[in-house]
Amino acid sequence: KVKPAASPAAEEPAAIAGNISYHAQYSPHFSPLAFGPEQAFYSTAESVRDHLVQRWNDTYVHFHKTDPKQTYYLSMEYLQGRALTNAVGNLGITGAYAEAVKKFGYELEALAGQEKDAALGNGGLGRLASCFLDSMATLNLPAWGYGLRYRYGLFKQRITKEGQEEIAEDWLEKFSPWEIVRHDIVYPIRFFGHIEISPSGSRKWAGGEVLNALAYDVPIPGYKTKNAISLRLWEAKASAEDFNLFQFNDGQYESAAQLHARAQQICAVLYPGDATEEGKLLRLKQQYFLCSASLQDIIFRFKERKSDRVSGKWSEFPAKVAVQLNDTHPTLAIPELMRLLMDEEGLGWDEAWDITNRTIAYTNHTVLPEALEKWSQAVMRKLLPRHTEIIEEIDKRFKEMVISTKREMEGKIESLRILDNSNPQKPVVRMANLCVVSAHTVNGVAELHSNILKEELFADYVSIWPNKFQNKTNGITPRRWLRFCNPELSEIVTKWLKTDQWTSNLDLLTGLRKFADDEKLHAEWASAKLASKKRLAKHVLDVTGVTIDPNSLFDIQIKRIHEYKRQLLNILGAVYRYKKLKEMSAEEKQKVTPRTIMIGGKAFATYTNAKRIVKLVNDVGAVVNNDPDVNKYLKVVFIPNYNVSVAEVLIPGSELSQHISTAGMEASGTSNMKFSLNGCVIIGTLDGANVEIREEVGEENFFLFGAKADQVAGLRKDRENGLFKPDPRFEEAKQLIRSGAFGSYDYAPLLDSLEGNSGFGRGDYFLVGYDFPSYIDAQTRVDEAYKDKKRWIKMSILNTAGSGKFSSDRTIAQYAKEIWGITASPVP
Ligand code: 26R
Repeated sequence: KVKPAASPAAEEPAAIAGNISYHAQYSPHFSPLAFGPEQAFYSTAESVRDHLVQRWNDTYVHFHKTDPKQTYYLSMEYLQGRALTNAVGNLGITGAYAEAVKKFGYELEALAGQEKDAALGNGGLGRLASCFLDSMATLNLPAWGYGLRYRYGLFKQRITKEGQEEIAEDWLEKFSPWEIVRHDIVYPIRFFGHIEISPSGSRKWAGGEVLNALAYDVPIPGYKTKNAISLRLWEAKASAEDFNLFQFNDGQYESAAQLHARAQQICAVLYPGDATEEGKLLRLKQQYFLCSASLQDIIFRFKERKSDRVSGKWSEFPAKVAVQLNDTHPTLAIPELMRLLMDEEGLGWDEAWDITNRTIAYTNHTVLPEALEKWSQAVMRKLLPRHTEIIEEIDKRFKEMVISTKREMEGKIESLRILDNSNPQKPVVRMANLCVVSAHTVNGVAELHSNILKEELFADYVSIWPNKFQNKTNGITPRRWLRFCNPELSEIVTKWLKTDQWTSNLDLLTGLRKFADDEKLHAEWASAKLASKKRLAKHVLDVTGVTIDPNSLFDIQIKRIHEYKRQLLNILGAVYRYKKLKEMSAEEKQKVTPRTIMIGGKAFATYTNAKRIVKLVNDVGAVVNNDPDVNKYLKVVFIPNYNVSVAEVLIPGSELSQHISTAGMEASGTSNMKFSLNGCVIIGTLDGANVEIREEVGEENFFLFGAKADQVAGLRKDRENGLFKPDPRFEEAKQLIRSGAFGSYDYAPLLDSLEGNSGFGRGDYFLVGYDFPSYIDAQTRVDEAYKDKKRWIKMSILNTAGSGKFSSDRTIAQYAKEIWGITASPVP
């Protein structure tokens, strides 16, 4: 045992400054002559890390001693963003650090701006995982996250004349001050190979190639607690023995290090292209790598906490371990747990299956058919022969169970099965089906979405397992998404509620309702919003060169670019608005509500229509913003490189935000919650969590339009039958684009996707044309409402006041109680 060292973590500004100097000198990454903003950031971060490491160690020891049931969240994505402001904020040492860095002539905010975003995710699902970690730590829950340590996370987006360009971003180029490399935590991960059968008939996977998974821990501090949990990210490594010295000395440098190169590929990029067979194989390797390393680690910890578990006591496993699958991407955790229990620990099928089932739960995040993962059985058999065999056995037993106990379901069996052999050329494994069959609980992420799962996607399973399905409406962490990103508004909220307890008990925000008409609050609210709008305007000027007017209505849509999210509806609305402005007299224009429409988001590199939409927004902006007839009343700006840090600037400064997906297609949405929390009014469809937000904030404080989810199928049918009559305003907007008013780029293929069923497109599958008139009408109601400043500010206050439900603390408390069966375990 090592004698514990005195804690270096300092609380007073002078001591903190000393600690920062210490790190600059004794954990240097730079010349001792330099202490610019970058060096100051790293030294400050390392100083903050001392606090984190202490809590993180204490928490590990505490969980080890008390041995509570623990949850492991498996996710291929985490969108952590920056960590400095969040860390000092959660630890309650922001003021002390701000003062300390002043002694070196720096503002803490400016240093925080030096940090690169950790963008190990694409969008909603990844950011949700990060919000969940914050809440798990804050609620003192024994829970960890597992993920992959991608070298190139989400690409950087640059806008050129051609549209979006993707640039690899190396967030680890310098290094991350937040991770702790764990050379003591290494597991072997096998790929390919074959199955060996022993004389007794037991089966074991052998041969192939073996890489190592090395752990990197990112401590996650909770808000106002001593607990700090781990986000454990795996990196792939080959061992020294895999380096062929003989070949190397023979001049064959590449083949000498072949396995090392292959190891590097595994964690090189998030979502490598999967158009090729190689790409598919690599993605499957990534998924298996995460699952195998995490499960070996979970089993190691299960044994570590009580020595008698080394020799059995497996029945205790589900009482000590909960595993949550963040969508189907980590589904291989199911056959991997079965394999480890049977082939490595010697359990029989029934016992292993019972343990697996009671341990694993699955969250679905999308009903889009193209996002439901299906893996080729051939690829899977090649890479994971033993797992494929186990999946086949699960499929077989499921089929037998249905036939023997649910006779009436027999006709449905082929669609319920895990294996889909309907195309003999290409049999596949349906990962969602494997999850539903194997997990004890399946949940959707908003009421509407969970109902769609129960009534449509998984309806037939509901008759087999009526109690397996739940809803867990998503949430967001109020720390990052109000307290730290919007300090002006936070102070006002604290002042009027006479407490800052709302930060960890967001329901307290309803206390603002009784001041919704208070003129003093209105004045403060408006001035906070204006300050945020100015900050936003500065960001826009910095990254686009476009000047926008903070007195105009700031209207924002930021999210991944996808046809179902209907950025195209937004930009067609903007084009229509532009056309009407052009037709107005100078007098008429006086009455117009000036607007700045901002659209930001990344398009997947191979998603052609999404990239066309990005180009269109930019082209429309170039014309509108430079047209002196209208640009006092309308600006259209594409915000490049949308990410977590950009969101932290944009959301506080927004007044109207668009959540306008085709009803039934957006599982939840989470930025809608962030906007509403920051006093931004939503224009939206009855989709995902919009439904619940509208309920909470009041329908008079939400601009609703569009078809309802249960109408969508019928409307598509009508359209096929030639029953759709487009609104003339819709035709006008499309026509203006086709006429070349926004440049010579060929937008015909994009616009054609909105037309009939034959020849091209999908016959406006996303119902842009059907919803266009009600969208324009809702926008007219927005313009009217904004003219009445009092009414608008009241709507804004009531949005914040109604956002309590959407704290991820509420979401995680429900998962803990209703799915995981875990309870708080605060470090004393
Ligand atoms: C592997 C590939 C097919 C793939 C498909 C889909 C990879 C990633 C995704 C991302 C999906 C699952 C996603 O991000 N879904 C979003 O999850 C959010 C959190 O629950 C929801 O708010 C949001 O509505 C949903 O689109």
